[in-house]
Amino acid sequence: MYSQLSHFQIHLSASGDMWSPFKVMLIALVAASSFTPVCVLEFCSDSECHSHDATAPSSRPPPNAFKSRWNASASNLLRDLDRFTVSCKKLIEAFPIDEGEGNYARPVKNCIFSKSVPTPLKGPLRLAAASKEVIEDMLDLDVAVTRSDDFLHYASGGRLPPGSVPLAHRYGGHQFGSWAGQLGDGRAHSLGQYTNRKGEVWELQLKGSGKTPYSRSGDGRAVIRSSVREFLGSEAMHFLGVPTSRAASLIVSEEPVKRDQFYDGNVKTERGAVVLRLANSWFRIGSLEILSQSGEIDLLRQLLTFVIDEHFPSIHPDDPDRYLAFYSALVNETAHLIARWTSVGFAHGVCNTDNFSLLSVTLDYGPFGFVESYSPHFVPNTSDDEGRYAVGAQADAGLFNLGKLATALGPVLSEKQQSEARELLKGYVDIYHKRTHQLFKAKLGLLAEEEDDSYLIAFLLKMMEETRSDFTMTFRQLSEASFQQLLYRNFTQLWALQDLSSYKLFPDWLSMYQLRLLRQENDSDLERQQRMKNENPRYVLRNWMAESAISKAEKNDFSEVELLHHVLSFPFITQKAAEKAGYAERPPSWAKGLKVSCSS
Ligand SMILES: *[C@@H]1O[C@H](CO)[C@@H](O)[C@H](O)[C@H]1NC(C)=O
Ligand SMILES: *[C@@H]1O[C@H](CO)[C@@H](O)[C@H](O)[C@H]1NC(C)=O
Ligand SMILES: *[C@@H]1O[C@H](CO)[C@@H](O)[C@H](O)[C@H]1NC(C)=O
Ligand SMILES: *[C@@H]1O[C@H](CO)[C@@H](O)[C@H](O)[C@H]1NC(C)=O
Ligand SMILES: *[C@@H]1O[C@H](CO)[C@@H](O)[C@H](O)[C@H]1NC(C)=O
Ligand SMILES: CC(=O)N[C@H]1CO[C@H](CO)[C@@H](O)[C@@H]1O
Repeated sequence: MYSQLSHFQIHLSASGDMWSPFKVMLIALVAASSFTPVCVLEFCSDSECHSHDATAPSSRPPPNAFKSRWNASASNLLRDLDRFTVSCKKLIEAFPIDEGEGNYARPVKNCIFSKSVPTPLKGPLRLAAASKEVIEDMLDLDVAVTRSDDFLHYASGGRLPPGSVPLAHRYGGHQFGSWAGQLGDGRAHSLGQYTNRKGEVWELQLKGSGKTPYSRSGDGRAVIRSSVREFLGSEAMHFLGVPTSRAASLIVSEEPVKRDQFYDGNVKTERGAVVLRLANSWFRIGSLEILSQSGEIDLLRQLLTFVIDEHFPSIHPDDPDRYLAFYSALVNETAHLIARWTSVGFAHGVCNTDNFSLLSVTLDYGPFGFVESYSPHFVPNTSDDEGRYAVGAQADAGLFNLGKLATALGPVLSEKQQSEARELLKGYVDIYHKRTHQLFKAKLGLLAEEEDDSYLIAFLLKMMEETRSDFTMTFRQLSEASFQQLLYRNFTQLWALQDLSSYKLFPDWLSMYQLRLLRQENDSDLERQQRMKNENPRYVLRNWMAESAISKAEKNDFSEVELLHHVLSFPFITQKAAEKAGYAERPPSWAKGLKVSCSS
C-alpha cells in the first residue's frame, strides 16, 4: 500500500509549524488508498502463542523452535540427578586458591577464589519456580527431576553435585564512584562448570547459600522477595533478547532472615531463598581491579589470559596486543549491552564495577526496574537520591566503569597501549549512540536511514517524558495500531497513546512519522506492525507485577510467579492469561508510590 504513495517525497525539517499544509495533503492521499483493517489485540490460547510470530529476530529464540527442541530431545535428558556432574578442574587448576578453612569474613590475598562450603537452608524446602528451558536445554536434565527432594537440596546448597568444589570469588569494585576495596561473593557459591551436549559451558552458582570469606557483615542469605525478582528479572531479560545470566530454579525455605527493607530501622523477619543461576562466566570488572589495586600483577595477567582463552576465541594467544583487543571488545560489547537496556527501559539500579560482567551480560539483579511512565531520570533504587544510576545515566556509568577497567589493565599495558586504550574508550559514546539509534529505529519500524530519524525518535521521547506516557506500551501500541488508526487518531483501547496524544505537538510528530512510513516503498502496514511487534514487548516485569507475585510467594502460593514466568517467556505475544491479569493495562492505583526495597 505504501508504494502507491512512493512519489510523495518531501524534506522534513524540525519546525513543528510547517506541518499543517502537509497534513491535509497526507490525509487526502491516504484516505484515497485502500487499507486492510487489522485487529489491534490478538488473543491466543497457549498453544497458538507458541507457534506464532515466527519472524522474531535471531537473537531471540523463536517460540516454536523451543517446543520442538524440548520434545525431540526428551529421551536423552538426564532423569537421575546423581549422574549430573560438574567440574571445577579448570577454575581450580588455573589459579591459586585460598584454602583457608571456614566461612568467616577476612581479607584474602593472592588468589581468585576461596574454597567455601554453602550453608544448607533450614527446611522444609519448597520449589517456588523452575525454568524448564534452562533445566532441559542448558543443563540436559528432565524438568521432572525438579520435583524430587534431591533437587531441592542440590539447588539450595544442602548437597553438592558430583565434581563440585564450591568456590567464592574474590573481587573488588568501585561502588557509587569510589573504590570499595575487597568485595567478593558474599552470599554466592560457584558449584562448578557444566558442559552441556551442545558444548556450551555454564558456570552454576547459588545465590543466598550462606556466608563466605567475603560476607563482610552480611549473613550470606537472600530473601524470597529479592530472589523472586532475580529469578523473574533475569529470565524476562533473556526473552527480551538482552544478554543476561539465567536462572534455573528458586527454592524457598523456612529459615528466618532479618532485613531492614527500606533501611529505615524497621527490621522484619523474612525467609531465606536460593536461586540457582547460570552464566558462561561470573567474572566482573572488579575481578581484575582488585588484582591491579593490590599489585598482584602476575595474577592479573593469569586471569586475563584465562578469560581471553576461554571466552574470546577470536583473540590470538600470541597477539602482543591481546589485552588491548580484549579491552576493545569490552568497550564495544558494553556499549551494545547498555543500548539494549535502554531500548527496553531496563534500569539495573547498581551499575558498580563489581556488577559489570567481563562478558557483557546483565548480572546481579538487585533493585532493578523497568521504566513505566517515561523519564530518563527514572531510578529504581529509591535510596539513590542523586540518580547516579538513573535509566538515562547508565551509558555514563558504563563509560566510567570501562575507564576503571582501563586503569586496572594499566600495569600490563605499555604506554603506547595505554594511550590506545584511551582512544578506544573515546569511541564508546559513538558505539552506544549508533546502536541505540538502530534499536529505536527498529522500535518505530523504520527501514533504511533518513536524515531526520534521530529527530523523530528524540521528539517522541520528549513527548513521552512530558506526558509521562508508559514506555513499554507507547511503543507497543504504535506497533499494534494500524496506519488508519494512527491517521484518525483512533486510540480506543490504546491507553498509552491516549496519554501521549495529549501533547500539543503530537499531531505534528504523528504526521512526520506517517510520512516517514509512507516513504518505505516496499513495506506494507501489516509487515510494519509485525516487525514492530517483534521489537516492542507487550509485557515487562513491572514492579507492581513482581510485588503482587512476591506477596503470594511469601505465603507459599507460587502461582503468580509461575504465571509471570510463563508470560514473560513470550513477551512479544499477546496472551490471554496475561490480559486477564491486566499485565498490559494501566498499572493499578495501588502501584503508584510503590518502592523497590534496597536490601536483598
Ligand atoms: C512433540 O510433542 C507433540 C505434542 O506435545 C507430539 O504430538 C509430537 O509427536 C512430539 N514430537 C516428537 C518428535 O516427539
Ligand atoms: C560489537 O558487539 C556487537 C554485539 O555483541 C557485535 O555484534 C559486533 O560485531 C561487535 N563489533 C565489533 C567491531 O566487534
Ligand atoms: C541505593 O543507593 C544508595 C545511595 O547511593 C546506596 O547507598 C545503596 O547501596 C543502593 N542500594 C543498593 C542495593 O545498591
Ligand atoms: C477505532 O478502532 C477500533 C479498534 O480498536 C475499531 O473497532 C473502531 O471501529 C474504530 N473506530 C473508528 C471510528 O474508526
Ligand atoms: C523495492 O523493491 C524493488 C524491487 O525489489 C527494488 O528495486 C527497490 O530498490 C526497493 N526499494 C527500496 C527503497 O528498498
Ligand atoms: C554480586 C553482587 O550482587 N554485587 C553487588 C552489586 O551491587 C550491589 C550494590 O553495590 C552490591 O550490594 C552487590 O553485592
